[in-house]
Amino acid sequence: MSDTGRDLERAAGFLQEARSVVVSTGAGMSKESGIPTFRDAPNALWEKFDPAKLASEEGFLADPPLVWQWYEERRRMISTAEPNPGHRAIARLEPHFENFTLVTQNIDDLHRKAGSRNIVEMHGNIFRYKCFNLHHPIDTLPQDERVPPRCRCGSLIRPDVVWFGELLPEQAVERAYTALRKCDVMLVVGTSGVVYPVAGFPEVARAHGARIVEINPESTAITRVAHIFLEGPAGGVLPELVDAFLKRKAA
Ligand code: BV8
Repeated sequence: MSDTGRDLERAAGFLQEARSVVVSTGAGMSKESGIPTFRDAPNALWEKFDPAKLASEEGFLADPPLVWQWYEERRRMISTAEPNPGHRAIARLEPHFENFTLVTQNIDDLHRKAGSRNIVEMHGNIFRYKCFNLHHPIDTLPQDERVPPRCRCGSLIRPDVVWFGELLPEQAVERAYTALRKCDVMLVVGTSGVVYPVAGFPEVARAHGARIVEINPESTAITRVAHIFLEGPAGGVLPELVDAFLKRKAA
């Protein structure tokens, strides 16, 4: 058996012994659904814009129409994307554990579309909006030809995503740390491990005794923390890993 095959079997063994599992995903998870990652070589989405600048309060206040249009463009592109076999493999895994928590940095809603249930959106959701000044929830965008549209309180409306320099939703952070502290296995999929505090999650889980499995076509800042590094795309490796785990369970 190849090294990769052996590592895959070892990772399936970790899952077989586990009662609590955390899966953490980044932009690479949605790459095979046609959504460019933040790091990909310049592409239509990012070459014009510096996400760290636009995805911030300062960036929005400096040019609200530009940032609003940038999100509208991304929202339109994401709304045509479908979950890939990697998303579906994670959804297949979930019912087999007493505790299963999916922690995602992605704002594309594809895990929910794939059928995952216990999802913690660390950076919000591009299909949700909120009022900039008072965080009034905005269920449907008002008929308003102004760009960005305004909340009934007169404030600008913004996407309900977490920008650089903003705190993550308290409830999401609490749910994530509770799961990290008690998980036996953590799968870390499709993230470069650069953006904090989520980038620090694998170390938290490992410090509490979890075994860490990373899935990525290339090594990252997370790889040094992983017990097993499964090299390859999420859409290829995750279905194989879940099949190997289910085969063990059935044996
Ligand atoms: C905060 C939503 C308190 C918006 C995003 C500690 C140290 C240093 C800096 C900080 C720190 N604490 C806080 C900071 C500041 C900052 C930060 O971490 N900056 C980085 C750049 C150093 N963090 C914050 O501001 C956070 N807030 O902590 O508040 C605070 C504030 C200020 C100062 C101190 C404390 C808020 C961060 C949230 C930002 N919002 N998204 C939007 O999307 O528009 S971040 C956004 O970029 C994503 O959500 C994601 O988090 C990140 C991109 O990372 P990845 O998902 O990993 O994607 P990436 O493209 O990088 O990598 C893709 C990977 O996929 C690669 O590894 C590739 O190999 C792999 N891949 C490719 N193909 C595939 C694949 N994998 C699998 N299958 C494939 N087919």
